Amino acid sequence: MMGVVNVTPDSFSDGGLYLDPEAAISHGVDLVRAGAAILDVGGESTRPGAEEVPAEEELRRVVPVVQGLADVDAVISVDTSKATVAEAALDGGAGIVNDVTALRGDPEMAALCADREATVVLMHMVGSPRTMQADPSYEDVVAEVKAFLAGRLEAALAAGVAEERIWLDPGIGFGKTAEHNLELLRRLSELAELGRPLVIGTSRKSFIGGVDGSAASERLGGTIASSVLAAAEGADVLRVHDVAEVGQAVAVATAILG
Ligand code: HH2
Repeated sequence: MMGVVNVTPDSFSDGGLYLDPEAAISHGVDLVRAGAAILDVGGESTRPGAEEVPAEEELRRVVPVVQGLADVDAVISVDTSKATVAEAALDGGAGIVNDVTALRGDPEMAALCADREATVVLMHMVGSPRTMQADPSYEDVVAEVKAFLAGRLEAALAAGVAEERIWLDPGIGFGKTAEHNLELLRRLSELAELGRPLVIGTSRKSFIGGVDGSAASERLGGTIASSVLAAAEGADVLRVHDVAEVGQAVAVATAILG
């Protein structure tokens, strides 16, 4: 379980709740108590249409929270596409760089991750958060996302990131229609063929609202259903806001399925 700690005013489901560093740190501690093995700390919303945050502001939001969580019993991940932010977070004790641009956003990022021996999450996204939902279209979304991730895996290896430190993520909600997201989740086992751990983030996302019309605050049931099925199809890391609830659902599903 990767628990989400959004230190932002504008995240789509929890924007503003943890902008104060003390509130974010205490939320992170709660998520670890609830069962998170990883905390993903982010200072920039990537919701559709989000504006970029300048590096100084992202540093101001993220670094005190990473430092404040350095002693918790979880690995800290930093959700950023900026090398300066990733570097400061690694200095503060983070071990994972979760880059939604898959090392394409900042030319310094790949070398930094290689040098610092960070684990890297490479995620699929079309365009940028500002543009990604304009008109997503694919011939075969699973084949195209798989080819993209295979290419980014090669690029990370070429930059010197060790294979065992590379995780992959199809980027649920990043440049996809609701049907594309459902198709990816239905055929996750094809992405598992890439041979690297899969990170899946369905938490509270709009494809759930696409099924039943629910608002972001009403998507716990859909988050649980999609997370349990993703785990059954080969997801290794579930990036969620509701760690206790999803963790219990996965534990029970695992106990039944064996
Ligand atoms: N989703 C979000 C942000 N970062 N990283 C990975 N690897 N995979 C994801 O699916 C993913 C991610 C969006 O969720 P959230 O952080 O709740 O919202 P916001 O971007 O508005 O802060």
